[in-house]
Amino acid sequence: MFRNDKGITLTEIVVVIGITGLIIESLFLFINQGYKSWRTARDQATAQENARSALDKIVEEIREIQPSGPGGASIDSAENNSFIFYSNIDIDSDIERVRYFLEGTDFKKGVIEPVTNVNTQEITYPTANETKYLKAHYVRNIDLFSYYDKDNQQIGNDQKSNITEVHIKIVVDYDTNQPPGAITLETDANLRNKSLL
Ligand SMILES: [Ca+2]
Repeated sequence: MFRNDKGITLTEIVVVIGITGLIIESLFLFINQGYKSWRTARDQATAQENARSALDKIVEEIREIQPSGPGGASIDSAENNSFIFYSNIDIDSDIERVRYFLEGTDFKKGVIEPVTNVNTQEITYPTANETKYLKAHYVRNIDLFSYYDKDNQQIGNDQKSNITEVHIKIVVDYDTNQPPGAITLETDANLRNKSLL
């Protein structure tokens, strides 16, 4: 049988290499699993943070809901998975049409600036002009919005002009098959202009 100077057999060398390989592989798997868990936790935290800041912004915008113009509506549509309203959401004095909605598991915001007809002074919000923004990823629920009147009764789209408060709930889960579990974020937003009536 082949022997080297120190008297180790080829079989022994092969076994040592094999064992070393197994150890390295296990170590790699262990580190890789740790990295995956860390990455999932990080992405879950980011998703949660994005959803939280989206909620904070919505509350501000809902507070400032107002008619799009003289005799105009304040709320266009009040569905479970979308909410369309008018509010001055930026620094200019124009009132924007704001739409929050779900697209798959993405929570998005659409904004339309008003267009004034120079001849008739009529204000319109052409849907083709809508600018969309992604506000939160990995949203797992579809019952995001619920609506209440001044008596705290839950109402629907058919009574949208009576809405004085909106409850918003966002369930975020980066990976539904892996821990950490889903996080539910909830908040209430009051229509300030309606509460004053
Ligand atoms: Ca504005």
